[in-house]
Amino acid sequence: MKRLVCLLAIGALCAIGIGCGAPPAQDAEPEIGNVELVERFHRTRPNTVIVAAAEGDFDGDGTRDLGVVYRDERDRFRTVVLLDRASGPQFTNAHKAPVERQVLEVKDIDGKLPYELVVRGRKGPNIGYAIYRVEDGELVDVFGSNMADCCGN
Ligand SMILES: [Ca+2]
Repeated sequence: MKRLVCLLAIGALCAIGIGCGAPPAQDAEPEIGNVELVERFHRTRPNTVIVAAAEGDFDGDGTRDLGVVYRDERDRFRTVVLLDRASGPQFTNAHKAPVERQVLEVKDIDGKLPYELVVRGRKGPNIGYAIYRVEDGELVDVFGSNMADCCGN
């Protein structure tokens, strides 16, 4: 009888939303400052989930852009930069991204602007990373290490 009361109590707590209502962590998107860029991205590419993001000026125009790794509806992971342009949001081409533990960083690799985007992550035991730079609106692969083994299809 005590067990039944206990289960009922837990059920009641769940029903009013205490302790059981947390959304699944894998679908929670990271906190991102530039909401307009993210909203435009999701309108353009529905059914995608941003799994990692880093804000920085990647095209050197003084506005804060957003480097993201996203998962699409076919479970593919991609890196893209969302550019905050005067004419409106603009997206670069995408590159294959690591499938687990993705981390994005804004770095000044070469000592001059704009900043580079560093992506690292893994697939099982395989760790890879890459450095990208935005050149004329294109996301250019500057350097990569072991990306073939840590990226999906
Ligand atoms: Ca910018």
